[in-house]
Amino acid sequence: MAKPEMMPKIMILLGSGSDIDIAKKTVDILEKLEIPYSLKIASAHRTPELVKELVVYGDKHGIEVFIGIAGLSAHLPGVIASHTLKPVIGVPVEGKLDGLDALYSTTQLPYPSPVASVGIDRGENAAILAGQILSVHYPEIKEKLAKLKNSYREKVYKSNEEIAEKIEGKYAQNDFLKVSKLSIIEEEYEKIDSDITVPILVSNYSDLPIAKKTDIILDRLKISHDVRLLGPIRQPEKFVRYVKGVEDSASVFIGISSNSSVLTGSLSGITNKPIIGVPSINEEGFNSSLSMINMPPGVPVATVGINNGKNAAILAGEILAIKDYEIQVLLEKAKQKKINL
Ligand code: C2R
Repeated sequence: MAKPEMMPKIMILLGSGSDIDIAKKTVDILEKLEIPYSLKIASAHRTPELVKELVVYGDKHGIEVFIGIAGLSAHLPGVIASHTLKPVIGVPVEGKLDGLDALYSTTQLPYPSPVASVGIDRGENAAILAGQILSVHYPEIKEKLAKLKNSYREKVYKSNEEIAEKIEGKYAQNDFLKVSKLSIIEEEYEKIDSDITVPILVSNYSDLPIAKKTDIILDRLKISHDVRLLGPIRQPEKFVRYVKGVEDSASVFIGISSNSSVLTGSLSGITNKPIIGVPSINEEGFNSSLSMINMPPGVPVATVGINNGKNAAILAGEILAIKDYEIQVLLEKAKQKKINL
C-alpha cells in the first residue's frame, strides 16, 4: 500500500545510527498518535553543517517540534536549539557513566536556548511530550494522547491481577482489597474561572526567586501566568483542586521543585498538558534534577537546567509560539536581550 504523503510536524535527529533502538521507541508512539515525522542522522560534533541545514530547512517547512537523541557528550539537542525557536526535546542515551554524561549535556542548556529533556533512553516519553506540545494546538492529537495515557493506566490495573498469581507466600493475603473489585471513584473538581495560560507551581518558599525569573520572562512574552506556592506533599487536596480547576485554561504547567520532585511527578498524574520542570538546588543538590527527569514511560516531564527558571519561560513561549506570531516576535526580542539579564 502506498504511503500517504504528509508534511512532517516533527523532526527526529539521531547523533548516530547506533541510537536507533531508542529512536524506535519514539517512532512507535508517533505512529500510534498518527503524527507525521521525519527521522535523520546528524551529529553536532561530526557533521555540524548537516545539523544546521536540516534544522533550518525543517523550521521553514512545517516542523513544529524537534527531537534530538544522542549519547555520551550529547550536544546535539542544544545545537538544534541554537538554530530554532521551535521547542526542542532531548533524549539522553545511555553509553558511558550510566548515561549521566548525556543527561547533563542534554539538560543544562544556558538561557535562552532550552532543551526539554526527558529521562535516559526514554524515547517514548519524547514522543508523548511532543504529542502533548502539539495537542496545545491540535485537538485531534489530544484525544489520541488521552487514549494512550489510558493504556498505561490499564496496564497497572492488569498487573495487579497477574502479580497476585506470582506471590504465593504463606502470609500473602491476595484477596485483601482486590483491585479488580474496587470501584474507583473519579472525583469531580470545580473549574476555576481563570485565563491563566501558564500556571507555575512552586513547592518551597526558598524556590520563589527562581519563579521570579520565570515570571519576568513570561511578562516579556505577554503570556498570562500565575505563581502559586503549593505542593502535593504539604497540601495534597488543595494541590489537585487547583490543578484540575485551572486545567482547561492552562496550555502548559511549570513546576519548580527541590529535593524529591514529587511536585512535577504529581502533576503528570493529574494532567495531560505539557509539564515543564525546573529542578532547583537546595540541601539535596542536583538530586532534584534526576528525580524530576527520569520519569517512567507514559508520563514525561520536560526538564530544563537546574535553577533555570528563565529557560522554563522560554520553553513555554516556544510551545505557545508554534501558532502565535506575536509570541514568536517577542521571543526573538527576548532572545536578543539575553546579555543583560
Ligand atoms: P557512534 O556509535 O557513532 O560512535 O556514536 C551518538 O549519539 C552516540 O550515542 C556514539 C555516541 O555518540 C553520540 N554522538 C553525540 C553527537 N554525535 C554523536 N552525542 C553530538 O553531536 O552530540
